[in-house]
Amino acid sequence: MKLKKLAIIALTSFASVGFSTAGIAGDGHGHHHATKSLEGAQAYIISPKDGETVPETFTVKFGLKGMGVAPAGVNKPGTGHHHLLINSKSLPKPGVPMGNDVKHFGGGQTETTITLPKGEHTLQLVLGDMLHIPHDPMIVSKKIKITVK
Ligand SMILES: [Cu+2]
Repeated sequence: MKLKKLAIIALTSFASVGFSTAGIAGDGHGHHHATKSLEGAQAYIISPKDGETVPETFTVKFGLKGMGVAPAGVNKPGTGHHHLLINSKSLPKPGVPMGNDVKHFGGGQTETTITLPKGEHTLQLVLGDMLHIPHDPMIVSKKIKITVK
């Protein structure tokens, strides 16, 4: 069962490599091209839970289904690294590397410990490719609300 699933992911990855190579070849303007995400891939925050009350310093655990985590700069199809959006009102721009307004986990980390002031905050994950560009379609978690007490 598990092997079969891996084989499907591998096949899908090869398909998307072919696609993105064609895309780059067709562009003579030096634009970035978002890496294709894999169909059905999902990012989610494992903890804290939506609506949870947490202390000022707490751990955020990142979840990812249907794609893999790889450090920034590593060209491996079907992978990306996590970015954490804290109290962000909008999503990153498609096709553009994410900046310092989001926290990058380019080492391939799947959790972090952060400190936030007391009050209500939102957290959201966005996956980015080796160049910190959101995938196409963008892999975004549900935005959760937490209360820091
Ligand atoms: Cu990044």
